[in-house]
Amino acid sequence: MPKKSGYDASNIKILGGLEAVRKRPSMYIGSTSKAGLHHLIYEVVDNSVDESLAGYCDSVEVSINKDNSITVVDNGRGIPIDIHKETKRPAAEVVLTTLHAGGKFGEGGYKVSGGLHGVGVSVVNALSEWMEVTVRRDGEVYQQSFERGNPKPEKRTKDKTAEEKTGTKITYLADKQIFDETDYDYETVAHRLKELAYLNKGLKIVFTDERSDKKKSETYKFDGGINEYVKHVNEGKDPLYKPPLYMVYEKDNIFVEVSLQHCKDYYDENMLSFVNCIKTKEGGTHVAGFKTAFTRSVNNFAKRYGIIKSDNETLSGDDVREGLAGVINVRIPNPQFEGQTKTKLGNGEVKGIVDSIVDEGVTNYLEKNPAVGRAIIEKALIAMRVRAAARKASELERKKSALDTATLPGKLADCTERDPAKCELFIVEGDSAGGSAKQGRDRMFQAILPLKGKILNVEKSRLDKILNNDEIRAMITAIGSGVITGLRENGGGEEEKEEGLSAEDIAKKLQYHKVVIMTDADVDGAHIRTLLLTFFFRYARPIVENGNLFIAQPPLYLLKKGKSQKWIYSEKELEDTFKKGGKEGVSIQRYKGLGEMNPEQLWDTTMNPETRTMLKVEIEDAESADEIFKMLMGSDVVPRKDFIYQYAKKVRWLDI
Ligand code: 0RA
Repeated sequence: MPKKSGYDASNIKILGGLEAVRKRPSMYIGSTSKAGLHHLIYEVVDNSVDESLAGYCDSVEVSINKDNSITVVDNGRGIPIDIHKETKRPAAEVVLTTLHAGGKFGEGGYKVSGGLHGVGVSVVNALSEWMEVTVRRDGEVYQQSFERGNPKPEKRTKDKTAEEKTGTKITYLADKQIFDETDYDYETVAHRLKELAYLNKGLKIVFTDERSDKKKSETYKFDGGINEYVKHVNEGKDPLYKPPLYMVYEKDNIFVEVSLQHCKDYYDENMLSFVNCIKTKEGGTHVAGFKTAFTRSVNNFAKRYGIIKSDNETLSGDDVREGLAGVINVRIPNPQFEGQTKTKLGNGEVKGIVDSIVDEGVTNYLEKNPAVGRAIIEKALIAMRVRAAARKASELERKKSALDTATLPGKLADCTERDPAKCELFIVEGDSAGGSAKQGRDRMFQAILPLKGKILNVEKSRLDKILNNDEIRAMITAIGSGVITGLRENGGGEEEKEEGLSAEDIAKKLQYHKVVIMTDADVDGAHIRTLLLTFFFRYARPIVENGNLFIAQPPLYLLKKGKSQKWIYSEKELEDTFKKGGKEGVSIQRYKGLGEMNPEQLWDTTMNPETRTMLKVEIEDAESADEIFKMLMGSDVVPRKDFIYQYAKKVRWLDI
């Protein structure tokens, strides 16, 4: 029996496979969470950036509107609006309703994302409650709207100004039926748009947020391109030379540009790499080519100028890149993305190309600026000597055998289990908490390392000082020095591994697969936790990236009523508990320090794997994390003050 339904023609007729997109959106945009929502914006903007790369567009405006819809306007050629032969429909309608139709009209060249996202604006259309497009080209203004991908009749108006003033305007509202969340995060979108502006020299991107009463608008336009990006990364630091060392190459549809700048008072390495405007977090052939060539050219210069004499004294890649910030920006026609997160460039041919560009660029630059060359090498030599001295000075290699326990830090209460995969190391603040933890733990698989008060702020110290610090030495020795990145050896000009440790390397070298930071639930505890996180982020990042670092969650309160008791882990839980059960006859005890709990309590609440909650530390975005650590822990006071003023109002101080 035919049933009446809410369907009308517009619901049924979805052209060109867009229903598949609505059925399995994550296949096309990765997820339907916030990341997927932001992805829609990037998808539309990428098309405008493609127009800019093709040389037809120099301005893109992106707005989050009051009703949470998104508008992207560009002054490119405009999506073609002539009648498409096969479908007898306007080309713009075909582009917006057919999967991957965009490419049929475009000619050659590189597409912004080519491969990773780059699914096309039709996907955005399919996942929008509604979309409106306005195209100005060929002396016409073309307008059309869509509902969940279904086109409505188009309107055309003759307009002389649309012969010269061309472009595309797309407005859409992400579909609440599809997305779990429809609230855009200003900072995330702003960061991506700014990044695109750096990577596309001279392109103006205006970002406006109309949602709040206080309208926000920012304009990004960088005539210096990635040189300005590097300057931005190095803001607040003391550069070894100015302007950054820049090189560029374009031939046979391959574009490569690299910008580099060392800083005197900085000891980490901060290289960012992109392929077709996608950040290649996992590196790849372009990064490998860069590293090999850079190490080789610097070493050659050092030998030619007699700064390094003996043949067996060679600066390693880590040495020459200490304190180096840089951006590698590559565009190629058919990028192959590999790796776990598909952010590693696989194209083999790119390695040699980047290698020869960097070799030539750096060699020429150093010839012309020998004083800079000397300064870079001096810095690298110090790095090399510090690394060598540090290796010798501290007996860092620890083998987990009974014989070797002599080299373990005295304060470490090790566990019995020898298989690191089953072992946990609790890094505990203070001796009294350490005492409770030692008594409360399961000594079979839980080791305790008590630290004396606050560890050194590694953000402001250099490696030799860091390694002379007893608390840090104890941590490195206990964890296993092989995972400490600042100490890894890298053979000079030889082929270098272009990425950090693999998961297997880490598994082999790490002595405890769970490293747990356990500090008091007060301000000092939070400070110590931050100092420890800074250390791990700067010097043991592989274990953070590999998911081996955790934060223990000790309770804040113990509630007692008659014979029953309940541990409370957050202010919200306290509120909820009172709301539900009332406060009548309840005694509250605030637990400020781990040391206030007796060993059994500490086991029950915080250490027992059956009942505890732990937070796993993850790095969402290494670049933003780098900026935050620099700001919170570095020597520049002004940005930290600004941060505190901005966020202090929003913070609910847990300490009462
Ligand atoms: C298909 C073909 C051409 C351009 C575009 C699509 C295009 C799409 C978008 C989306 C936002 N802005 C856009 N601008 C252009 C090539 C046009 C030609 O050959 O004239």
